Amino acid sequence: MTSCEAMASSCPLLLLVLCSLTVAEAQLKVFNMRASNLPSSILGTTDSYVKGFCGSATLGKTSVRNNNPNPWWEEVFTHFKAEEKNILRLEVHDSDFIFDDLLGVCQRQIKLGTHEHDCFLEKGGTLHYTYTLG
Ligand SMILES: [Ca+2]
Repeated sequence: MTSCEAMASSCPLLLLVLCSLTVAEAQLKVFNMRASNLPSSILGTTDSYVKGFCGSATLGKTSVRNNNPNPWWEEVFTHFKAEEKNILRLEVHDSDFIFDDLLGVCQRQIKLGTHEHDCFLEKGGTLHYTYTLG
């Protein structure tokens, strides 16, 4: 065997090793988003929506649910390049005429599988959501 043949035959093995070292990208889906007992202000009941982020990526924004302390959102946030241990960040905002008010932030490191969470919001109320990574 020449040295050239020896190198060629070891190449597939090298590629295999390199491939197993890279982090696997997975699909993230956030769904079943709903909130309960959102606070009301002097301006009235909350008009809330959710903004989602995963790592440095923006996942999107739901529609605004007007005058509802117990809203739910049918939107699904999808991210095709998520990785295990990325930080999933969900922000609940109250839509107002001038400034939107941040009601609370939910952050967690994502894991493979389907997980359901309740997250207490800083200004009152709870955000419920489910995510699937895989
Ligand atoms: Ca409002």
